[in-house]
Amino acid sequence: MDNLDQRAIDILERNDRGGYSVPTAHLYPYQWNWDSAFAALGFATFDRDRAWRELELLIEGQWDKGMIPHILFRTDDPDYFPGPSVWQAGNAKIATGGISQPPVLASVIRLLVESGGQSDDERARALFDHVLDWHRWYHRDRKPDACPVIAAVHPWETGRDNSPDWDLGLSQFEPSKSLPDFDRKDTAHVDPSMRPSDYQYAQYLTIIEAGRAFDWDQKRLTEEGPFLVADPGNHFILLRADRDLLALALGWGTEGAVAELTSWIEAAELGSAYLWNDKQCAYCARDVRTGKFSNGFSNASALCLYAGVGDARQRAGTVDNMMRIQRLTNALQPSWDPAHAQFEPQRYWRGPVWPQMNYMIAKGLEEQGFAQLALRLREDMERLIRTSGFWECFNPETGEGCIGSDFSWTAAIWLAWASPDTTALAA
Ligand code: 2M8
Repeated sequence: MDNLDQRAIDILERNDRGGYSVPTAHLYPYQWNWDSAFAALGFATFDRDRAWRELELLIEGQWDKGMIPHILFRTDDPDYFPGPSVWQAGNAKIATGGISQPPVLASVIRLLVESGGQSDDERARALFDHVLDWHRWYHRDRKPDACPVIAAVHPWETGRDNSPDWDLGLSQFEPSKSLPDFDRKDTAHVDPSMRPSDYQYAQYLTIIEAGRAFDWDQKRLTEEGPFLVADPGNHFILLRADRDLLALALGWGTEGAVAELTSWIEAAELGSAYLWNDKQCAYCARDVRTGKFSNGFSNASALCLYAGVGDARQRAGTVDNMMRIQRLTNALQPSWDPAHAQFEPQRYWRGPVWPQMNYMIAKGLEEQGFAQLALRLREDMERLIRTSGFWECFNPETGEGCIGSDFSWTAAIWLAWASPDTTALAA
């Protein structure tokens, strides 16, 4: 066993808080939605039961109307802001955040089923309706009347928190005048030059304030909240996740959800045209209220292949963008285009390379016949982890690790994909 395999296992075990994992100690002391799904992929390479436990505990945060929130607050930890007292949200049992996150869960479940046996099948069947309800929520409560695809009401809902993709949407409103003074904790844990600005935090809190004022009526937050941007990341991830739920349903011969899933998939395939920015020759984020496109190639733009979307020209345009960026930087796929004025190689989602994004991008590339580029992504990730360790993300120019260390999704992605020895879940 590669020594790094053992280190990755140790990290996942150390970040275990009794059936669920935290992304990293101190900086992120709760259970996060898509982090947990990726952590399960890692656990599945050495402890299947623990992998399912992670997902089962994530489902405990589900709201009555189907949303699975972005954070589950099982404790109130002084290390993190904004915590449960700011969100004032949750279900009858658990305090949670009031927004969601990229819906990768169904795709992870399908991988576990297809690489597993009878018991994986049973545990997946027990989760299926919950995940379907979550997708229903996305298609109903996050589908604005004004556009054909789902949209995000908060940058945090996309998981790509301070990507330049949200600058336009954030420029549409000022921070609320009634925000109380706040004390960020993230900048006490890590170098502030790697994190969002205070002004952005005030805007993030302004959206939370609106959610509270709407008593977390999600449809209302979508239609009337301060921020509404269609994100290629969430759109493509949901489309793939719908395809994965459909594959599970068909495999089990359970007809119930087939028509509904098929109609979502068809609508999302057609709706993808809304996100095609011909000027960039790429799928880009789009502000729903103004109709304006974001003008850069992000790592979410590259996910069209993961969703199996785009005609030959659109796929070639996407890959050409990636090849162009490959010549500008030392590691693929940075979260933002290095040729763009807003690129910052070490600031969070404005430049660094993210392991879980690269895993999905490479999967799409591989499936759509771009094996060489997929290999480049895997080898870059292997090199970054070997040289710098299991960081939350990496500076694509220097290869240095950024923000949180001993990070769950980096350990998981190593075990499930980036390690050259990985075979278990790579299919
Ligand atoms: C980051 O987001 C949280 C808010 O959700 C934060 O900065 O406090 C993002 O990178 C997000 O994608 C991730 O799920 C979370 C935990 O790793 O951290």
